[in-house]
Amino acid sequence: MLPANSLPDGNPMPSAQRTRIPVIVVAGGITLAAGTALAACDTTEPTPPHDDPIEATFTFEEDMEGWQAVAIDTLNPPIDWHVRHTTDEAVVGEGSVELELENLNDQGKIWMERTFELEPGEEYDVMVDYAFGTSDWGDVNLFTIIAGVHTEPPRSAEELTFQGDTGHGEDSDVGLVWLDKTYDFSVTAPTDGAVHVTIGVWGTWETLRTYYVDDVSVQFVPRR
Ligand SMILES: [Ca+2]
Repeated sequence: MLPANSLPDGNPMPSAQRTRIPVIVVAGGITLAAGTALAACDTTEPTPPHDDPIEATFTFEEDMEGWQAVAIDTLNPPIDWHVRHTTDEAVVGEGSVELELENLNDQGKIWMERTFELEPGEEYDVMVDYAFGTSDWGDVNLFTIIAGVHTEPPRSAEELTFQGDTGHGEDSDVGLVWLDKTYDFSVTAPTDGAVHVTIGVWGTWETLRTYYVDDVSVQFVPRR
């Protein structure tokens, strides 16, 4: 056991190294070691917080955690659907979001959507990562995944972003399988800073399907 104030080799620390270096505290809480050129204080700004990456995670233990249910093309003729909190299935904890679409009109699109406040005019790399629970097997009659980042809330098929299919890749009905989905985007925040993320499904076969979303991570990394 080394005595206090000793270097690793056991020698006492020279007194000059034990002396605390005096510091100067300037307005704004910036601390400079004495002797640092004060001119730097005039030109060096602290890093603004909005330059930091923004990451939000959602596990849906109690509710939808700010995500809204949205659907289009479910009225002609009317078809049943819901996007809501559930404790029936989960990959993290006890809760998740259930997306169910009785796609008898062969055109329904349902999704969860959340708004994020970013720095207006700032360009971001965006990563949307989530666990997707699906029972769709084989490679035909599958639904299509919706996942996108938007500067206006999308309210038509043309405004949505479609990804791959909803199949879990097994060649038989093995029940619910959780898949890890990750999609990358870039976006420039509009003048109000509001950016909208969507996660859902497009009914591309005339049947009833139920899916689950859990453990969502949304990351915005400023490009500058
Ligand atoms: Ca959960």
